[in-house]
Amino acid sequence: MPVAPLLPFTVTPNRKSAIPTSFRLTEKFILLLVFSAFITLCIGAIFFLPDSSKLLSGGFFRSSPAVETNTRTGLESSNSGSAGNVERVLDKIKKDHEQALLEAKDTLQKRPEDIKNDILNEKKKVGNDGPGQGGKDVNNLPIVEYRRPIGATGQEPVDPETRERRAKIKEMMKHAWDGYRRYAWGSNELRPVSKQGHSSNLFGSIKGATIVDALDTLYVMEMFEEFDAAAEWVEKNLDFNVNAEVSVFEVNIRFVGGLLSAYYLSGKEVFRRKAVELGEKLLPAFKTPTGIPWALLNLKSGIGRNWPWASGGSSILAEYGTLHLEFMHLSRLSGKPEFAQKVMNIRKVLNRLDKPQGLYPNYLNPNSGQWGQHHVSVGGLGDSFYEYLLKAWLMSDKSDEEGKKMYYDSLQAIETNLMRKSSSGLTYIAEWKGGLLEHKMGHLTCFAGGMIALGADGAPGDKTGHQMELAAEIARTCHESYARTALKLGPEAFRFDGGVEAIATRQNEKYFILRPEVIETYLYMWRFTHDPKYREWGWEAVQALEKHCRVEGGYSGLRDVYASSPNHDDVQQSFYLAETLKYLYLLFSDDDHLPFDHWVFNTEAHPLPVIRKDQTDQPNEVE
Ligand code: DMJ
Repeated sequence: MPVAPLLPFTVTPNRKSAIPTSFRLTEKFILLLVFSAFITLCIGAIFFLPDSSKLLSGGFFRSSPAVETNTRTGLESSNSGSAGNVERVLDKIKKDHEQALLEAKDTLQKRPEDIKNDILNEKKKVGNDGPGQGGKDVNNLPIVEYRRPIGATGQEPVDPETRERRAKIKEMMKHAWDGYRRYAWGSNELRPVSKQGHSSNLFGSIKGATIVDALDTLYVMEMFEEFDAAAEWVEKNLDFNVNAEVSVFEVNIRFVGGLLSAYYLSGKEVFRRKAVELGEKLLPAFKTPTGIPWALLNLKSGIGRNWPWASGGSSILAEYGTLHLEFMHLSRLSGKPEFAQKVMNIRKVLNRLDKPQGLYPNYLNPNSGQWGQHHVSVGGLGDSFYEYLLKAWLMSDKSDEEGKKMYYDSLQAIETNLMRKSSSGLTYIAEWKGGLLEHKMGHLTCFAGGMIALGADGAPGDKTGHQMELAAEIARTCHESYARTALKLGPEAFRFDGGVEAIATRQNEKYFILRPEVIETYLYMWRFTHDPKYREWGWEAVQALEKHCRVEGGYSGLRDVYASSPNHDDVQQSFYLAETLKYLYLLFSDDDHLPFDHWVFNTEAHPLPVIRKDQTDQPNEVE
């Protein structure tokens, strides 16, 4: 007890040799008072000391809000748990304690090497569960019985020439993949000329776009060694816990779409888990007054915004309108209706709005729910919105009547207002700007031939034949856009004005970045007509790709398709492996390889199975 230090303060300062026995009566009295106060304090403290059981039950560590709640309601905070609760808690502590003792005993009986191994295994487990496992509930996915789907792989074509051509395309895939693997493994894309990685800011700091985009192509081409290496990379390295802004659309079509397809083709759970995890990370993009998602999203903060260049802060039709297929499958594989609800709400917003001439403007403000500038395009900014309306209907086993109606109504409006014929008879789809036509067609717009062919069979009012003709005409026009260049590959955009037809007139429209749309249309036309010209046109493209785009490190885009020799842009786009090479391979495969009545392709050519109405084939059909 710290009594001694009190003494000097009770002693007269000038008394040099004072001894305790010489205390005066008043001093003695003060000392007595101090002592008795001290003893009272000690005895009191015994009563005020916390009860040890409360300490153990966490009563002293309860968070302040709980204490506040009690204070506000006037209840005694220390009595917040009933006597039964306290007993249960104590019981649990006792059991945990006994268990810990048992484990410790167990460990002590082990050899030091075994203990070391246990620690290493534990570490490994934590490591494996580490990166990319950030989504909240991804480990609580419902059990889905996987069955191998119809047509995931195909047979060798009987015809020798077709077989040879198909083998050639597989070799091209190998070259593209090997270059990426050697020089850019883990980066988003490859720079095949300078032989290094290339990162696009569309994916923030998510890595491995080419790996995820290529997974299903590797599987479809039966390149299983490469597929396994890619799957291992996904398992160990694909990480969505990034503090970076991504394009919701690009991440959805390439990563979510790629993972979903890889799951449906291979049955590997890691792909389902990763797809759902990423899907959950994209959900905050829908936090807008209308539910129309932002174009850009920071995956960590969940804060979204739109492209600064988009009219009046608008979201883009081809971006928010190209989530439907993937999100329907995410709901199916996760058991969470939220994904489907988000995309169905987009439809609701669109259906409430007036459409100029029945057309959908490319810009829509997510705050006001009003259109931005009245620009309409079946190419960039609009394209895959229309594609997803049709494919939503097909993927639903033709039960999504709303998607069907929206598709055929919008196609009618496009035909009336945007489709035109050039003086030499080439059909093209122009762009619409506030009622005025710009007689330009983008390479991106060339996908429409395939889309119209795919939808022709279900066209209302006996229009099947007419729509097949339109599709064939668009395929021909897009083929012309290739044929009229020096390098036999198509420009980014071509015009039908100023005395030209199907030719790019502006320098910034003359590039070719390995895009798939023209070949995509050849594939659909081939499947529906079996007209050999579509395979021939596809083969022309293969030869041109080999001649002008193939370099030692992979395949490169071109800066000017009208130049007499290639000027490489040094980028091997991930969609070259996901789409261009896959569509080419399927063009030279039999029709029962990924048959169209069982699969729909997302806009990045990732095949997703049709969701059957009667549920008999859930989740996949047996081959
Ligand atoms: C792909 O990422 C998709 O096809 C998308 O819909 C639009 N364009 C590129 C390829 O050109």
